[in-house]
Amino acid sequence: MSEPVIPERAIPRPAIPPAEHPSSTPDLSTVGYGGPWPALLDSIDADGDGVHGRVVRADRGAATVLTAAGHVRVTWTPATAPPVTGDWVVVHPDPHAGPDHGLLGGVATRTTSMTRPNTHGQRSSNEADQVLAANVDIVGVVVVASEEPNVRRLERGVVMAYESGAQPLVLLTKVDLVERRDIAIAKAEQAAIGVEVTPISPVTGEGVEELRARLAPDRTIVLLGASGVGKSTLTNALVGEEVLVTQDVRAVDGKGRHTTTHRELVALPGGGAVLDTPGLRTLGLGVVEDGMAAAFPEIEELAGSCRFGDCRHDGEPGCAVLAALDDGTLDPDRLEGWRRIRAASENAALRADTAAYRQTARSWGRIYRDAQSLKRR
Ligand SMILES: Nc1nc2c(ncn2[C@@H]2O[C@H](COP(=O)(O)OP(=O)(O)OP(=O)(O)O)[C@@H](O)[C@H]2O)c(=O)[nH]1
Ligand SMILES: [Mg+2]
Ligand SMILES: [Zn+2]
Repeated sequence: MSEPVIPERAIPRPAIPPAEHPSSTPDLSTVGYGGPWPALLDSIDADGDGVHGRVVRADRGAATVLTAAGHVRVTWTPATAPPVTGDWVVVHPDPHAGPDHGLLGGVATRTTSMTRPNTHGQRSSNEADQVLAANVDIVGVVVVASEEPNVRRLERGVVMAYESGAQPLVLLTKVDLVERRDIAIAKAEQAAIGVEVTPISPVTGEGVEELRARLAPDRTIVLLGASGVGKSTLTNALVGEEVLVTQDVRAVDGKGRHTTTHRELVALPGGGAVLDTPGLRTLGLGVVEDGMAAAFPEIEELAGSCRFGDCRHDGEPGCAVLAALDDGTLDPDRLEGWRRIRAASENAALRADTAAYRQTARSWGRIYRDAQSLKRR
């Protein structure tokens, strides 16, 4: 099922470039500094001359880090694992560059990490999952309010959110455009059992103040959703200023134009932060563990009563899930969604296994060749 084509209403937007947000005296506590971070960062700062900061933007080979002294452009050596948006880091002065440049001194262990499987071709598919965002408190699963929502996409978003370790929140955007908002909300709640569903619209302002209050004084939300659902528009509304470029109204044809091209953490004036992301065409799932049980709590509960502990609910005797399906207490579409995610996860596990096997085979090949060349000497 594709997202319905919805006409856009004009939102005034001044022409400003994507922001390297200038902030005179940044207060790191509003973007989550505090709690365990100061001590943790001190512990990874070997020389003790580093400053602490949070990555607001990560590019290939360099990142923009918000420190108490402002934004610093940070680089690292090729051997270092690159930081991602949302990471807490130690920054050392760069002796060869100005004060607004630094060297990465260390990345703190992440409390939560939002990942997607690395799908850059088969050969490298044994690489670890790609981390999209680190240390976020809430994953905003952003979908356009619709009487016929893309249930499968919503389910995947919720699983991804739980899997990251953060708390999911379904944001139903453009609620000003939907005719039967009651149906839209009910359908979304059905697809995201146990998750709070919030209708929102930067056009009318509905839900914006509530979300802002929820993020203050120091929580971080990442916005996850297809292109054109209104993630950047919502970020701007939360900031109260047009800091991010949003999709041109005329350009919208329902296909999505991928206006945002990089992930960016934006600090909110009243405290809290939003991590805006480019629209993901598909929500690719890797190997899913706890996320599935959390996203399908009713199936998880039923599974506890199946005769076999490893019941796959595919026809085994004494299956409580299939019994609930028969007596109508379990929605068949929920089981369908659950099965699809299980299949995706099992596929991912298989791919990882195959890649690991190939990697091992390659290593053995190398060892064999090395041994041969030693013999020839
Ligand atoms: N009517 C209405 N239009 C909205 C709302 N939110 C966003 N829009 C419009 O939807 C279009 C897409 O918004 P963006 O914020 O650029 O979407 P996005 O999710 O950031 O898209 P990508 O950056 O491509 O991932 C813009 O033309 C917005 O003006 C809303 O609540 N109501
Ligand atoms: Mg955007
Ligand atoms: Zn069962």
